[in-house]
Amino acid sequence: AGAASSPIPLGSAAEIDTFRSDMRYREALKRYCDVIVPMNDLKWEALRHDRPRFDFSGSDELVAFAEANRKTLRGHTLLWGEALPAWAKEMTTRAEAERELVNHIEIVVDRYRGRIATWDVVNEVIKYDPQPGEPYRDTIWQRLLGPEHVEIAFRTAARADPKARLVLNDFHFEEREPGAAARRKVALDICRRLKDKGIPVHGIGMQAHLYAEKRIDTEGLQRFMRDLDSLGLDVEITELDVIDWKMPADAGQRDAAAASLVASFLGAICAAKRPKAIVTWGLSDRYSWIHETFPRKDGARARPLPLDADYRPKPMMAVLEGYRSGAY
Ligand code: 9MR
Repeated sequence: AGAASSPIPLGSAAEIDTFRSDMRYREALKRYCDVIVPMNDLKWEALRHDRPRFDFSGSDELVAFAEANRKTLRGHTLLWGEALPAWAKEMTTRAEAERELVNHIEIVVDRYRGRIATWDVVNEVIKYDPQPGEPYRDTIWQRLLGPEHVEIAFRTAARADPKARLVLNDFHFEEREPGAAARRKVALDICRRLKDKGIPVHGIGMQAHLYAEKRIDTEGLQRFMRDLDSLGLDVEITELDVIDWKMPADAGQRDAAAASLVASFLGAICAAKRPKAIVTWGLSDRYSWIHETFPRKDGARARPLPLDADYRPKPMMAVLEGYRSGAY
């Protein structure tokens, strides 16, 4: 039986402490993933806790695992306003910020040149609710470097690994709210401006932390996909999971709702443009940032991911496997 569509590589973020302690976690990464993303170990906080010395212990371990198991890698992330060591938040001058940013990107991208295929060059640089003329989030990078922080990051990454795919990663592109439309426009504007200046950018990463109680903006997403196409940009889904804090307690009902939300989200996107990869922010409900960030009022555990807490596939996994095999 031939595939109906081109298969889409599936992947997950991998958290280092869990990776080290839970064999079932490692087995799940091997079985379900084509792509691995170090969840936290390429962030400044992990690499740069000691200012003069880079600590690659966690990222090296995850990169080695991915290579040994023939998985491709996404690098997350070279520039973010969060997960910074104290010293980076205390930088005071433009020259210092530029020197540190350029040096960091050169060293990190060069270390994994030809091995980390895709980089989230910048993460969450778009303002939560952008107004005309004010596209960028208030971060140490924006404060010290202004809008140029994005250009510096892309230009430096491209120089350090000319073959790497360079992505702008951000969230809240899919909602039926004016803020989401404004965010899509800003993402397109940023990429267009980079391209106009001859600075390479290859795609947009849509985090896709989907709220189960919200509807997807199918039309807005499809327009976004066409706009990306006309700029020659790819799309990838980079941090998919489902925030089910406002759903009824029944686990079966929540799992069905999560699967159907993911199916309608991916269906809307794929009808206009097939993503280069679909990456979830973890694999098993046993471990997720959503437990702490979006706790349920009834105390029940969140069920955000494609495997349950005992690593059994949920309906969401069937949807993802459908894209992975090319059936959808
Ligand atoms: O899941 C990540 C969590 O373990 C970290 O403590 C946190 C701060 O580094 O980042 C979480 O991942 C975030 C990602 O890097 C960017 N998009 C939002 C994710 C969830 O907060």
